[in-house]
Amino acid sequence: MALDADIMQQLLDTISRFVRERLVPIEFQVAADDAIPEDVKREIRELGLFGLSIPDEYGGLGLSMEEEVRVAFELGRTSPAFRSLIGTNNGIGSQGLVLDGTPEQKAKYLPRLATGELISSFALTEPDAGSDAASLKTRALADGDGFVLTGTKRFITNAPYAGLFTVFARTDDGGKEPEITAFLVEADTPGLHLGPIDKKMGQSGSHTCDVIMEKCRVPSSSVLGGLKGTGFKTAMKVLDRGRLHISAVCVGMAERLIEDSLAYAMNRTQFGEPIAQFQLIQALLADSRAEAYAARCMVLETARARDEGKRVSTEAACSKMFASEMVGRVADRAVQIHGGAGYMTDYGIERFYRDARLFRIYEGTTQIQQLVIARNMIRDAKNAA
Ligand code: COS
Repeated sequence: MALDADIMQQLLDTISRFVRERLVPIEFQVAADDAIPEDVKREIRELGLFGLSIPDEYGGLGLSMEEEVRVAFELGRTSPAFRSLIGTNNGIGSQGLVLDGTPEQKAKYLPRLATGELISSFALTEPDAGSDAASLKTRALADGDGFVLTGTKRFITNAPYAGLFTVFARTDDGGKEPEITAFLVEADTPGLHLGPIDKKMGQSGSHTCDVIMEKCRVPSSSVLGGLKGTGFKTAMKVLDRGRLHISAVCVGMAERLIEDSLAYAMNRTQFGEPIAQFQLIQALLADSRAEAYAARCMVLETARARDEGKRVSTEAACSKMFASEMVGRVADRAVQIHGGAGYMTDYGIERFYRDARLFRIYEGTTQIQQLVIARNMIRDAKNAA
C-alpha cells in the first residue's frame, strides 16, 4: 500500500538530508576503517530504514515498489556500504518471507527484521553455483521431524552479522531433476559456521563471507512457506524485486557522480577557462545525464508496473542490465572529467569507480539479465503465436 504523498515526501526529504549531512561526510572514514560507525548504524535503525519494504503490520514502513526505488535513488547517492547494511533486510534477505512465508514465520521474524534488531542474508550462491543457481549442491536430508543441511554458500552479503539465513538446498534424491527448497536457518543453529570475511575490490564497509553447514539440523517448521520444492521460484521472484532495487541504487550513484563531475568541471580551470566550457567535457556530462535519466525512467516505470500487479521479470532484468552498465560508464567518465584527481584516492571518485563495478555482477550478472530478457522474449512470442 502506498503512503500518503506528503508523508512520502517528508520521508524522502529526511533521508536525503541524512545522506547529505551524516553519510557523505564519513564516506572516507568508512572506506578506511572498512566499517560503519556504530552510532550511524543506530541512526539508520532509528530512521526505520531496515523496514522500508516490510509490511506495516509487521512494523515496517510497507513502501510500495515505486516508493522503495525513490528511497533507493537517495541512498544510492553515497557509499554503497550504507545501503548494503539495510539492503538484505529490505530485499533478498526478507522478501522470501514476505512473498512466500507462512503467517507464523512472518510473525516470528519480520518485526525484528523491520527494526534491524535481526539481520537477514540470502544464501543461494555456492562455490560451483553462481549464475547457474539451480545447480546448487547444498543438500537437505529429511530426518525425523526435520532436515539436516550440508553444504557451503559463498559471497553471502551481511553473513558476518546475520541472525537469519534463507538457505536454498536440494531436497530431492540426488537425481537429475533438482528439487530446491528454501529454509529459514538461524545463525546459532549447531553446525552452521562462517568463513573469514572476503577481501573485495570495493564496497568497503559492506561484508560477505562463506556460510558453511555441516550436518546442520533444522525443524520442518523452517521450510519457507511450509512447501518443499518451491524454493527456486521463491529465489527468482526475490531476485526480480532485488534487481529493481539495485537498478535504483545505480541511478542514485550515477546522479551523485554527475553532480560531482559538473561541480568539478565548473571550477577546474585550464587554458584560461573552466573545463565545463569545453565541448568535449560537455559531451561527457551530457551523455552521463541522458543515460542516468533513461535509467531513472526505466526503474520508475517498472516499479509502477509491479505495484499494479504485473509480472516484471523482463523489465526488471532490462533495468538491472541498463542501470548497472550505465553507472559503470558514468563512473568512468567521472574519473575522466576529474583527470589525475579522479585517479587519486583523496577525491573519492576512484572509490565509486571500484564500488560501481559490483553492480554488474551481483543479483545476476549482465549476461544473466541478457539471458532472462531474451528467453522471456522468445517465450512471449511462442505464446502469442
Ligand atoms: N519468477 C517466478 N518463477 C520463475 C522466474 C521468475 N522470475 N524465473 C524462473 N521461474 C521459474 C520458471 O518458470 C521455472 O518453473 P517451471 O519449472 O514450473 O517451468 C523454474 O523457475 C525454472 O526456471 P528456468 O528453467 O528458467 O531455470 P534455469 O535454471 O534454466 O535458469 C536463471 C534460471 C539462469 C535465470 C537463474 O538461474 C538465475 O537467475 N541465475 C542468476 C542467479 C543470480 O542472480 N545470482 C545472484 C546471486 S544471489 S544475490
